[in-house]
Amino acid sequence: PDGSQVRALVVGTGYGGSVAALRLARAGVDVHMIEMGTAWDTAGPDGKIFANTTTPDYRSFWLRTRTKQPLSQFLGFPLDKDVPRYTGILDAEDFAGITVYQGRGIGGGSLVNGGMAVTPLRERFPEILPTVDPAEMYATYYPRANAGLGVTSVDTAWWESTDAYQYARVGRKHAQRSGFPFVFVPNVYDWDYMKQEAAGAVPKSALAGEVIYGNNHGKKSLQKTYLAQAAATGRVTVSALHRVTSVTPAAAGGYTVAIDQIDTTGAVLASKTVRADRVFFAAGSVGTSKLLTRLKATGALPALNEHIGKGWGDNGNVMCGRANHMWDPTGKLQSAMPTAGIDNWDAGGAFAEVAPLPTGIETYASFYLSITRTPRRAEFTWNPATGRVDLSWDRAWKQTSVDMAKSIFDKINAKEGTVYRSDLFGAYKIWGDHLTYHPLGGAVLDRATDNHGRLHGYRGLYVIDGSLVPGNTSVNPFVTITALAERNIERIVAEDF
Ligand code: FAE
Repeated sequence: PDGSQVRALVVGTGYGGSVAALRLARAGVDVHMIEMGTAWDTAGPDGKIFANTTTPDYRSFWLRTRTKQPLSQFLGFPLDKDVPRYTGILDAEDFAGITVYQGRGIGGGSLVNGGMAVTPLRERFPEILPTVDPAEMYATYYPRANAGLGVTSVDTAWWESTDAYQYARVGRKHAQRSGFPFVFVPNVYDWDYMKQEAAGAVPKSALAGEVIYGNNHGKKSLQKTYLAQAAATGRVTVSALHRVTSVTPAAAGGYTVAIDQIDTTGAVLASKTVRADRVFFAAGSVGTSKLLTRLKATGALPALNEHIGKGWGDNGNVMCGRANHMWDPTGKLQSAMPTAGIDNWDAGGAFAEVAPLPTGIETYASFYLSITRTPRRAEFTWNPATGRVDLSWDRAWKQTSVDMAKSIFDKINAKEGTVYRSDLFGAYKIWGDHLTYHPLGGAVLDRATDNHGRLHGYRGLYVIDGSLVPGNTSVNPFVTITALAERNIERIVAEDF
């Protein structure tokens, strides 16, 4: 409520925020979490909480009147359509050179992501977070994160036999025929549930294509893991449809936090202020970077240092599809949860997720999201003329990532005698090079903050989300974000509370 006082306030309910809330609460600290998205706890008119991937509706996009689907076309048909403006689950946030997809609501990105829970290879870790000791990460914090998230591996015997992973087996065959290492990756999906979906015993979720607009069953989003445990402490409260707009030192000590309560059209219902002893920024790479950049530039937090807004990367994301021969169908039933990747990181700078294309029809297409070792980093800056935060990403920078992805797919196409699909991202457009699913950086560890996420310039302000990671994780990022948050909060609880 307006005027209240809290010990620890957490901005955002994604991975970093959920870890912070649980560990603070377990240490006896009362925590208030603020989330600008909705709670996703009530069914819509169709009896379901989340909309299906193939039929987006008002629930699917964050404050847009037209969908902006990652794949904008299929077989020459534009896929986007008008929808009522609503605080939906997937934000396609446009900057000049890139569209950044993010989850909105209690659970953040865990609501919309593919659940791929990948721990990077240890030898690659020094490149990912150069100031963090790999020994403690691999002995303690990665295992703690994997346990907390409920990460498990698919039963490979079942995987070999189910129709739902035919697309992945085709992906494996083509990778291996071209000499690339094919690796299984763990996931947070409940595999027993998926087996029952395949058997027709329970309502379908992953096998009904549910993923980017939410999973009605089966996926262990943060609501079912960290946030459920946090709630069980009795010390954590969460306010959905509340957006933090400012944080500034309070005369009486601590911080004054300004918060707008919004309705499901995004309109402001009330403006509130609370006083917090400590504030944890966990609004995601883009959310935290935008807030800090603006608060530094506009005088609310002038002592933040020169690294605020810098070191932002797209994890080198680029998408593409390949058109297979008729003898390599990928299946009309495709599990929306990816289980595997092609690892050409050392030789070609690319790790490609063998991704589903759950259209419900046979497409003969193989689809991939590549993570690449691009050196490109952008910066957030405050634009006083527009009153917005800009991002200096240049679309042309994606060429490096495309070249790295080609290190895999040009070779596979040559070997198989196949071609790229050119109907998925626009007419005659092969590469999905306009977007990222993996924003990282903007308040980089040991630069904008100390080596445990304490913001330089202010006591009691912390960053604890993907903005700490300087732009690339070599694989999908949420396990690394979670493990780093586990590492940092342990130190912060021990020393600062
Ligand atoms: P995040 O989860 O984004 O949470 C931030 C939260 O803060 C959100 O709920 C926001 O609504 C909220 N927020 C923002 N600003 C404010 C404000 N001013 N006031 C109040 N609340 C605010 O941050 N990663 C993987 O590892 N594996 C995958 O398979 C995978 N698939 C993905 C698929 C899609 C379609 C997308 C979009 C992402 C995917 N990711 C995947 C990325 C992953 O979800 C992402 O790295 C994490 O969610 C980032 O975690 P953070 O804690 O940094």
